[in-house]
Amino acid sequence: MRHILKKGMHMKRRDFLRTSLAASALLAASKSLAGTTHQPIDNRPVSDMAFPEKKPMITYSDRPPLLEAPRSVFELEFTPNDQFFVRWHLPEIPKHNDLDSYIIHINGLVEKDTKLTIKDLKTKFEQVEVNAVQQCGGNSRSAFDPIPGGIQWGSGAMGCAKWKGVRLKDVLDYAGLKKNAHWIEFNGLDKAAYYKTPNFVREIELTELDENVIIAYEMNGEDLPYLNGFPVRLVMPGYYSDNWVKMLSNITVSDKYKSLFFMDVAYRVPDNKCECETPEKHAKKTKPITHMNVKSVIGYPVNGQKVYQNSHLVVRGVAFDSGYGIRKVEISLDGGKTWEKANLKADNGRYSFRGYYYSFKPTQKGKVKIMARATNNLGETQPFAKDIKWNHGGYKYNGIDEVTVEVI
Ligand SMILES: Nc1nc2c(c(=O)[nH]1)N[C@H]1C(S)=C(S)[C@@H](COP(=O)(O)O)O[C@H]1N2
Ligand SMILES: [Mo]
Repeated sequence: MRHILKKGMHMKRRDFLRTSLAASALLAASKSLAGTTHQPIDNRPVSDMAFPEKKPMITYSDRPPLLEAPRSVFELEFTPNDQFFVRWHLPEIPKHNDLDSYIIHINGLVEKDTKLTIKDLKTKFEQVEVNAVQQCGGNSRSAFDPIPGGIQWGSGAMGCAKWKGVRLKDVLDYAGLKKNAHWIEFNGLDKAAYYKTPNFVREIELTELDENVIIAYEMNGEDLPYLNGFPVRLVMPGYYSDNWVKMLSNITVSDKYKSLFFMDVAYRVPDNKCECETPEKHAKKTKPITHMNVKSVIGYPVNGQKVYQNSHLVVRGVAFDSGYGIRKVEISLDGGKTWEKANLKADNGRYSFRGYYYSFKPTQKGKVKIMARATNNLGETQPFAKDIKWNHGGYKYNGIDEVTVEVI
């Protein structure tokens, strides 16, 4: 049974199972193998209406735009710009950005207060490219049980692109960091509608900054789509995308951490080993979500797809982590009892999606569940959905993915 968490609701399904007798716990284990595990909600239709630069997407809101990619885009290792997911927190997004007059302002603890145009970026600095996965920390949130508040994403709040731009490091060096520089704050042009709503501003520590962090003006060989932050955004490979500030307009260097809603409250998980808590008792200490855990998503086939008996079925999908790289992806056709290795496609870089495929012939008619599990080079792997640890923000879900097809 699925339910949205309400205040005062005391027992969630897993707690109930945990406290029941050993016999029913055993039953629960076999049940979850047979297919009652929680999975991200996957059967929502794409909208009939599309934003001009996007194909029809799973649409949660049009103001601010909240658009999810359908599962089928994860057949590909690079996500097309017109199907790349969209997430904004605030509804007042400029209706027009002029490429010639657009300015990024760098100030605070720098030698010279600096204003850069897009042309400055493209001519004064070395141009670099990085293939990187961009994933919202709340991706697959709808798989948690009970469902936490927030956008009920399926697995499509992620994508992978070839990003081109300049190193943030080079831009900061150009402005000249002062000795006590420690925190860098990023702001974009979007604004809240209500004056008391906090602005979407993010901060990172100078120590988190390496040469892969870029200010990007190109995505998959084109200008950034407007909805993905035209003309420039921050790209922080390996990190969840809450730091990837879009329509980047201000970079402010400081010696102190500034208390901000989108740093102190949102995009955080419990600061304990399991990064977990219960609906009844939230963790007191929390930490930012930062690096992505290992995950994979099946792009083909999709749930409910009909396939012919004895036909040649090629399962395809993508796997990724925070940059250690994918060691293997395995497929199970018996509910997770036995696993077989899928073939990995070309390595497009440590921060990129790693494509995989696995062929088999479904010999019996009826429903077949296909499960996929990725393991990274550290040996970290995806847990069964039933073993996923809960947090009230619904962040960092990485349960083993599954689709069920019908063999006819
Ligand atoms: N200016 C601005 N940048 C932002 C956000 C935002 O609300 N405003 N949201 C962040 C979050 S939480 C996510 S998941 C990504 C989404 O990027 P996308 O819309 O290109 O997919 O942008 C990040 N950058
Ligand atoms: Mo996000």
